[in-house]
Amino acid sequence: MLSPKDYPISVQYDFASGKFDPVKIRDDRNLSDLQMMFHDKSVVQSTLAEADPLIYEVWLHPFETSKSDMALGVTRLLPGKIGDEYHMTKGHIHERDDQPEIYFCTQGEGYLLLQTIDGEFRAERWTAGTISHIPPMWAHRAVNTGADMLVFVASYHLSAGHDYAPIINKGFRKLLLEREGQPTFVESPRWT
Ligand code: M6P
Ligand code: ZN
Repeated sequence: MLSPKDYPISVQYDFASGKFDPVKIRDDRNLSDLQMMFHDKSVVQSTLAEADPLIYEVWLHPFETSKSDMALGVTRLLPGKIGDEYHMTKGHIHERDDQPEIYFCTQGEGYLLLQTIDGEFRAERWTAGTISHIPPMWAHRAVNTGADMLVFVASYHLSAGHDYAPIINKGFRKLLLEREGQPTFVESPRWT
């Protein structure tokens, strides 16, 4: 736990690389961590038989002055697709029902997907500079539909908690697939 003698606590963010320093935790997410999320299971299995590609990195700096303090995260989502589905984050909903989050897209392009537990769905187009507020009780996922890295900064309370079960069980209502070279929203068969 940090104390006032450590204040103020600052990290330095580099807009060009999408990295900040110092980082406390680095969490790599490879395809094997997202096998349940991508819709084309045969492509997932044939890819994993050869290699386990990196899909994104999460860099975290928890500001631990108390249990209700905030964390800063940076997600670096590589461009690419698994079959026809664009690279995306796992996505989660907060365990606490009063916890929002801020996402700030600093590089690249794509979408923020939002969804309630009942399946009400929204998608927000992201370009560098878009800052989105994620309301409490909306699951959230980022999708990289561009040719370059999609990078976003996140800020949330450490006490929010991460629940992945709704995403693993049913996923988001719409998939972002490439159709005739364009990112296209397609109804997920798991919801229809
Ligand atoms: C962002 C924030 C964090 C989350 C991290 C990984 O930094 O939303 O709360 O831990 O991304 O989230 P996910 O596993 O859904 O990619
Ligand atoms: Zn979150």
